Amino acid sequence: MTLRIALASVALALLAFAMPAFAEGTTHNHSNHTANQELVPAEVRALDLKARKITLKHGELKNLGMPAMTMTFLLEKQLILPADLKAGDKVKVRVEEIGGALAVTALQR
Ligand SMILES: [Cu+2]
Repeated sequence: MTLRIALASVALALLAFAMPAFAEGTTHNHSNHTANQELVPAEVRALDLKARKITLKHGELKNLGMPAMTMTFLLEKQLILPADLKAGDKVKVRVEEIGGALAVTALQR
């Protein structure tokens, strides 16, 4: 009898854990679905428009398996930047590997 109540409690506790986990899993699946458009927070550290290069302090780039860090990227050929973009600006970016190089393919401020 006591064991049965204990088992029931464990089952309820597991259910309580499982429910939020399931909800979270659903959200995560949704973000996976839209991963191609996902923008990552970043801060502009340097901008070289002649060389089409940008140095960013970027958040985790999940699509590249890269943790947060500061590094320089190419600016993708088609990418149009805000005219007055400058060092210190907070932006959101999408970085992709194009022809073996890492390039910013989307940037919003
Ligand atoms: Cu990086």
